[in-house]
Amino acid sequence: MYRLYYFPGNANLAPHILLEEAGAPYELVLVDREKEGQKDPDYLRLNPNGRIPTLVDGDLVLFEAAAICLHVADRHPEAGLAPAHGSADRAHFHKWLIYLTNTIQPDYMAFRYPEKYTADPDGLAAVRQQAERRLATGFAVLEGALGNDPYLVGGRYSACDAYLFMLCTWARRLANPPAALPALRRALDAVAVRPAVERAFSAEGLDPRAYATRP
Ligand SMILES: N[C@@H](CCC(=O)N[C@@H](CS)C(=O)NCC(=O)O)C(=O)O
Repeated sequence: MYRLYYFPGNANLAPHILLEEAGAPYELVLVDREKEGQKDPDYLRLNPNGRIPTLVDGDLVLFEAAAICLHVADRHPEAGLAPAHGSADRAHFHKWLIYLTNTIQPDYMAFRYPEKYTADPDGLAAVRQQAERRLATGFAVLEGALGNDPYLVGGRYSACDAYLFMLCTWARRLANPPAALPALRRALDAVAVRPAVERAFSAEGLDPRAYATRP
């Protein structure tokens, strides 16, 4: 039985979707961010970064959402959440998952929490603006990569699509949200209707189609 430490709508969303896709037995453990639960000493013993999510799988404790996604995909090969190891598709799968977690996600963090990126109160707007520009560039790259295909890798759904979906649910406040781009919108629409996605969002009290509207 896995344990996924989560807070509704946080970086646990992609791992949560994948646990549902895999039909794996798991338990959700709420880390109450409103009470700074992610800085609680008991939680810090699992995740010294004080960030969400964390996955516990027996003796294995994992932080970093993308690492958790890879672990779930590898533990449940029958769910087809990642291409075969050593294949060209697997290489592209790694490329996109790392792009999402290493390029798009930090830019989004700078947009959402500019105070963590400058100590200058007068610099906050500039940090947000630059982050928004970088996000627009990043989403344009993803838009081009998708083309007419709703999935990022090898013409079939994978953990990358769940990760992209999670990031796009955070992007509603952007001036140019990814859902406004046609290929990304097609991709989001394809993922939103997956029963596993509906179940994960419903368990977190969220609407999987929220990306389609402005906050
Ligand atoms: N790179 C980490 C980032 C995790 C992260 O920043 N989580 C946010 C929620 S989406 C968080 O816990 N923020 C609380 C904090 O920084 O105190 C991952 O992907 O797991």
